[in-house]
Amino acid sequence: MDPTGDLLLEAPADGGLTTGAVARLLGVAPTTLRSWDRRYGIGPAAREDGRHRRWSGADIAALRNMCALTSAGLPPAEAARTVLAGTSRAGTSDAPAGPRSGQVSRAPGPLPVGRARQECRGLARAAVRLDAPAMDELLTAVLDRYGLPVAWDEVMMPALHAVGHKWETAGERYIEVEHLLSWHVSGALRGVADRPPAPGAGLALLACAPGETHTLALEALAATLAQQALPVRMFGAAVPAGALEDAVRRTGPAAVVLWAQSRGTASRSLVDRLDAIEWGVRGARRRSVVCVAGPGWAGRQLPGARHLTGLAHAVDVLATL
Ligand code: B12
Repeated sequence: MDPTGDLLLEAPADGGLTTGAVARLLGVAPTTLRSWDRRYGIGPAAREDGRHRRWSGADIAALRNMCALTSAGLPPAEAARTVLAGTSRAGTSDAPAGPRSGQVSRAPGPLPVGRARQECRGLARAAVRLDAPAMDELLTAVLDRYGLPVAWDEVMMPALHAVGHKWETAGERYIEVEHLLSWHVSGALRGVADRPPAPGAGLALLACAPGETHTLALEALAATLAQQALPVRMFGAAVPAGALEDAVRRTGPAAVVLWAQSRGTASRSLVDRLDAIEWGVRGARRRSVVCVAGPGWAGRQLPGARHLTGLAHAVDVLATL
């Protein structure tokens, strides 16, 4: 493995990566790479048939530098001058060399996504740089290319786990990264086209337990169900118990999914109360199947509830219900 690591894995036999591949690798929008080339000459030495850019290892090392300097807050023009002057070649990792002026705070180091998919590593890099356009471009691309649940399980979730781990281990830094990444993951999931619900399909009511503000996994579930024409009512974060009971009585869902990210919000009594709700005419009373989801319920015995263990598992269970 050479110092830029990824290249050996991805360099096509005929030498040099395409702009798209480099964009995914570095988590930068292809439009950004083209404009850096056009405006500042930060471009590939070679072009296939004189037209298509082909980026060599050295070209990509220069781009990594450009990414590091711009994410430290240096304007692209100044960063390009530095890169072209070759002064920052030493700082080729994601940890930026930082501007001379010192008034801009340094971007934190990379997220530990390990050997996750290339797109996940690109997303993690864009998140650390607070590069919203690159995150949007990447998230839309993986949803188009892989769909759900793969885009959630193999790109969004590992990046979220990595930022959570960093938050926990790096003295509560990365909060800005966590918030921006959450916002763009949420936006991408809400952008997933839904199909008109299949007639007669049972309704799934999704809600976070009272006090619980971690909504992303439920947003991934809502998007996946909607993509499969299964009707959903998503109530979002921290739904008070009374309101949730009213929602169940008013909508009569086939299933209720209650998300708890931590034990503190995993309320057993609420599960029992939801499980006890009946509606419909005498002799034909109906009840919802109560499902619990999220690490908050791990290891809990809840006779009246189904444990959903993952996105694909949840969709399978709800589709049958
Ligand atoms: C994004 C995030 C936030 C965002 C939430 C934004 C939003 N709209 O959801 C914000 C910034 C608001 C936030 C706030 C806080 N957070 Co937070 N957050 C996270 C983060 C990074 C991702 C959460 C997430 O979406 N997880 C869902 C998936 C990605 O992870 P998972 O649940 O582990 O997935 C497993 C299963 O649930 C299942 N699964 C995965 N996807 C799906 C989908 C379905 C449908 C199903 C059924 C199952 C399933 O499979 C996975 C493997 O087992 C986590 C880190 C982490 N490890 O999750 C911290 C984390 C959950 N947060 C944490 C904390 C402490 C907080 C705060 C208290 C911090 C603070 N002091 O303010 C607040 C509290 C908020 C509250 N009261 O609820 C801690 C919780 C620790 C604990 N005791 O449980 C974590 C673990 C960070 C850490 N490493 O310590 N957070």
